[in-house]
Amino acid sequence: MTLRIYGAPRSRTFRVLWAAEELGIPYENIPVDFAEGSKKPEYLAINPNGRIPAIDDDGFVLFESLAITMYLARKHGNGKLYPSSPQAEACLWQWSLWGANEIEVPMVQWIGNRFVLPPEKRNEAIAAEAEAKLPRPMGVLDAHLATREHILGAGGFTIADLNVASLVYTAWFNKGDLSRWPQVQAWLDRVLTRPAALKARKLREG
Ligand SMILES: N[C@@H](CCC(=O)N[C@@H](CS)C(=O)NCC(=O)O)C(=O)O
Repeated sequence: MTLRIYGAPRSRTFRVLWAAEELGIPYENIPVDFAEGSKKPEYLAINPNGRIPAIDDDGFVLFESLAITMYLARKHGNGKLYPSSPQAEACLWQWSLWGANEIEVPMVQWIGNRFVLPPEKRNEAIAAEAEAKLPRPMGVLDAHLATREHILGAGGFTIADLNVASLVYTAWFNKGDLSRWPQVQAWLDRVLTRPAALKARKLREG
């Protein structure tokens, strides 16, 4: 059965679409929106959290976007995108969990309240507080990328880059000020213009 990717491209589903494009996996994108669609009983049977994305891979159902990208890369990567040594694999987990824990929430709150939400729904206090949380983790990422082109180093682009870049994508796309972190900015310019990223971005950005 073709891989089913549930979710709207303009959401965290983008990460999974990008991974599928990088890996060349045939897929069907089942459009589920993050409001009513994700709360319908038939979707809650797939992801009881009522959030997108989720996948159904020949009967194997999985939610959590970063877990999905790592699963797909490990299954379909054939030595590409997913690291083979336990140490490099652990670094992939480290950076993915780091991204989800250290930058995802402040990034969403900063960009959402500064650029994305309708003006009447934006809260500048939340935007400012969230932005103030970013220099510490973004400084760590910037220093890391100062001595390597990709997050896991010499092995080239991996799913670690995809996971972390997709967390910062919203700031990059909405032209949030990333010039404070020039290595991150240059790395995003590189990875988000890869052919597979462009295909997924076309779905997301229209
Ligand atoms: N940690 C989850 C978060 C998923 C998530 O919050 N998705 C949003 C859309 S980007 C959603 O479904 N929101 C609807 C809701 O929270 O009710 C993941 O990475 O998959």
